[in-house]
Amino acid sequence: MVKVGVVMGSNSDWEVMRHAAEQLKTYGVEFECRVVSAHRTPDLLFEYAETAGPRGLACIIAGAGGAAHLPGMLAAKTTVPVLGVPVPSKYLRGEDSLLSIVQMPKGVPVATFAIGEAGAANAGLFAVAMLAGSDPQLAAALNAFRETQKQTVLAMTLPEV
Ligand code: RP5
Repeated sequence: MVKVGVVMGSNSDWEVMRHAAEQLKTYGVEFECRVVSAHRTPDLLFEYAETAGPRGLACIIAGAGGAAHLPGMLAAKTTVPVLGVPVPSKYLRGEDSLLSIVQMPKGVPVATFAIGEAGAANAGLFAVAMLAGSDPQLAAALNAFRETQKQTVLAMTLPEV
């Protein structure tokens, strides 16, 4: 059963958003990827948000660039947690996307991640962490990843001066 929805405003967002999907795939979490545009396909956005809960989605990872109202509008139509990823934009490098997504008025939260690939990957990892709360195997896999990261840093060396 699909557990996580990965949606984005355009297929031009894919190069960033694929990093969320890749994390989910790594951990064996079932997910789906869809293009849903807030301003170009608003009816589809409403349908996606309204059916997310009944379909059993644990969360929705939503990425968009520019005015980036997709995460906020999804959150307006469902209580399924929305993880927002600001996609870098052409002229403002994603600072517009970040401010648009992070500045939700009180009452309708969107968990907002960093601009770009790191944000998308972290949103994927965060979704895994949410599911790991009731899945010991996922929790063990996440802890193993953290341990690997730790060992990588501990093994880092610096050049002689
Ligand atoms: C937003 O406008 C999308 O999320 C995308 O980041 C941006 C540009 O979309 P395209 O013109 O590439 O379709 O809605």
